[in-house]
Amino acid sequence: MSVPAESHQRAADLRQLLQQASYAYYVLDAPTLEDAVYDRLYRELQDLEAAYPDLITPDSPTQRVGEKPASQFTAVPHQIPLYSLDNAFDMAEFYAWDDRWRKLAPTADGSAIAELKIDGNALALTYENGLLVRGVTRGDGSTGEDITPNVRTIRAIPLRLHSQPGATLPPRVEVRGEAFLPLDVFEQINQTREAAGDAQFANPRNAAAGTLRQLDSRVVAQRRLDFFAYTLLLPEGAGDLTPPRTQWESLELLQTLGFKVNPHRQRCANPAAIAAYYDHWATARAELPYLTDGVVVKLNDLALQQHLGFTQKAPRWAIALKYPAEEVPTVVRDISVNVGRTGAVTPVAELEPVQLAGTTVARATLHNADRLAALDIHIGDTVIVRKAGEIIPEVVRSQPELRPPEAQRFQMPTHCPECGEPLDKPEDEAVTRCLNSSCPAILRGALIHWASRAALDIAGVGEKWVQHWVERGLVRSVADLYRLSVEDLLSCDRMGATLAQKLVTAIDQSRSQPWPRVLYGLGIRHVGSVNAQALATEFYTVDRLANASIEAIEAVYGIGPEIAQAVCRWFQVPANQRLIEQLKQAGVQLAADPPVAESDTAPLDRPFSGKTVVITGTLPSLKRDQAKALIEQAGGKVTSAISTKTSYLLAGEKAGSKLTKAESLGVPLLSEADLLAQLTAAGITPALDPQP
Ligand code: 3BD
Repeated sequence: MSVPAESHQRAADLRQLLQQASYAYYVLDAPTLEDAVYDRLYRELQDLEAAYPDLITPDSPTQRVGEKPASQFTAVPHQIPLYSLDNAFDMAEFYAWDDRWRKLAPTADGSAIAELKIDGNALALTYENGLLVRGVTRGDGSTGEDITPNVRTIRAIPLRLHSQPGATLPPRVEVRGEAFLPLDVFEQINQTREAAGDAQFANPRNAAAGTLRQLDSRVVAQRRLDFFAYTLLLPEGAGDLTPPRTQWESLELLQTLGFKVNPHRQRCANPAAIAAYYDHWATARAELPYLTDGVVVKLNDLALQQHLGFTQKAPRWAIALKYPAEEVPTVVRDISVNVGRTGAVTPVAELEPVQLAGTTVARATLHNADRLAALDIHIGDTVIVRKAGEIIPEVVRSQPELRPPEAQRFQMPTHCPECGEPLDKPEDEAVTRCLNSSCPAILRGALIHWASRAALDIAGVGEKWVQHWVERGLVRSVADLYRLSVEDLLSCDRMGATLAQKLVTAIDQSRSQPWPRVLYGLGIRHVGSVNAQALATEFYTVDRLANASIEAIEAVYGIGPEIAQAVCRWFQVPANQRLIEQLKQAGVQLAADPPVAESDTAPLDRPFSGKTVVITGTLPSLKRDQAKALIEQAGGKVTSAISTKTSYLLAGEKAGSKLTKAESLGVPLLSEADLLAQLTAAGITPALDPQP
């Protein structure tokens, strides 16, 4: 359908108006349009685009939110790695860094830029010819996950770089920065989750990370992530832009290109100025609407940066000057014990609630009996709490001078508070454990882990319902989840038909989660998502893994003896073997496709793509179904009847009438050796292990 010229023009005008208004609102924090006016113009553009889909451009304001959720994200290598930052935990460590670089560049001027260190998640954004084409998480710095649809929802990130009319933008621009959740948005998300019975996020950084990894970008769009840019890379030249010579000019250029850059950056001529900046923000940061965990100091001169270069992990020209983890006093109201999914029994301090690093803290771990004894904490004591790794609140020390006379010592229980079985504490270990595998606490932990985001990712299956189902005996193992019916769920208090249906559907859909997630979900000790991925790739069915020797498991890259032993042991436990059988019956994915060489993942590159092969006779080493599997793995199709459409006849000993027919039709012959040679050339190695 041809688009009327006036609609074309109107759409262009609307895009520009909306884009400018959005920039004014989200980046400049200076709204120019009333919400209602914005909404009306937005809907007008939507209607125009619906009538004439040709009008849709990739940078249209309507294209920030996708429609279909992704099934998973793909890992992509960073063309330019994202480095780490070395940390300095006090000014002495900062001066040591200052001395180090000055020895390498004694005559350099050494002015630096101080930036607030935003406590968020680093992202790498790629723009090609001005258009945002990719947004990738930092990952391990070399490889991240492509989360482009989610990145597009962040209003502070331009879909198209701003430029002077007529000026050519660089062919490729990479921008790095920090995505974060403002504190008020974070609070709101946690309130919603609490109301829904979902586990709350421990802090804004985790919430931002969880949001960025949401498969449904419509959910991400509602979460209002924000973004500050701090690095500009021009790997293919600067186009018509003047290339920046300093970090300061880089930041200004980022701003010109349409990014939000933190306004609190400052030029510092010497270490004293940096110390003053650091001290100022130590207190002033409490008033900011987002969390910062330190100051990043970067030498300003880009030539000096280049001269100093990088160590293995981090630039020599930058340092993160961290603020100490926040510590606050509070009172221990009680001490309880928590039984985790591994059976570990942890003493937990029940606290007078306090605000700490962005969240309200009412419980803090006391780790184990030894630690509890060493800290000498009584119920009623005043204690100091902080966040370990800024996530899990822990008690740092008590203040015995404030101990009230009625304070009480706490004894670790001898029996499991959940199932009553005797607890086990080996002399040489700090951890007390419940060894009863059907202990309800262990079961609850296993279920919550199974449903967690990195595992089977079953929305809605959280603490509240799991507790209920286990208590009621509705669920006695992870596999039981797959037997829950809507009626079963409706027998629970405060469960409505809509929610029950939603939960059953979510559980049902988790059957298609891939094998590595399932393996992680089993909760085998030491098998986190990275190890699970490595193991699942090597052992692409659960039976292969269950029957593997310790040596074979240890041979997997990244897997050490301790992990291998834990895996072997797990599969030897009869209850676990039963669980695997039940999960198989439930239709959970306990296998992946057999491995395909990386060079062959693109279908068109595979040597047998589009080819049809007929097999006849006895092959020297391959069984017929092995040959078939290999050809299919190489992209080909195996059929039984020979015709002019057949690409090859794979012929072995005693090939009969098919051979004659192939010759008469002019179908080329292929020997097993030819087949194997082609496969090897394509990187497909036949696994010729003897199969019973
Ligand atoms: C910020 C590295 C360099 C370009 C390497 C100097 C470590 C997270 O506000 N500059 C900032 C911030 C982070 C940065 C750099 N400037 N690196 C910076 C940063 N203003 N947060 N980071 N990162 C980003 C990291 N992230 C996760 C795990 C390990 N390291």
